[in-house]
Amino acid sequence: MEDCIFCKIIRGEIPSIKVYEDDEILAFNDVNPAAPIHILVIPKKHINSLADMKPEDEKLVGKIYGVINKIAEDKGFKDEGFRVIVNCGKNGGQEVMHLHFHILAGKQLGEKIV
Ligand code: DGP
Repeated sequence: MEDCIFCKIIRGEIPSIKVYEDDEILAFNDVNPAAPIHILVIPKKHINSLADMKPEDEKLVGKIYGVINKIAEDKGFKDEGFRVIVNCGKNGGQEVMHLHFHILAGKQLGEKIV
């Protein structure tokens, strides 16, 4: 997607601090961290939101959860715990329309909604 911020990050047109990368998935630090550790994990394939996921994307999304665990292990916050958030659509507060998984860690997180 030409104008998508996260597609630009994938193409290297916008700089980012990369945490993990393979042929299908990229993870990088959020530019506006809401916790001491705030990482975004995205599929390289452009999918607008969780609601736009197709059945053929299910394997990829499952792999993303595996990558999240790997990052938690590698960065040393797996045992302390962390939170994964996916904002979806207008009511979900999604601002960047490229499916992404927030990993928040490094402190006791507040504002628990569920
Ligand atoms: P959401 O509200 O769920 O759509 O979250 C979008 C997140 O993307 C938000 O926490 C800030 C982050 N973000 C937006 N633009 C950039 C950028 O250019 N670089 C990085 N690293 N993060 C960005």
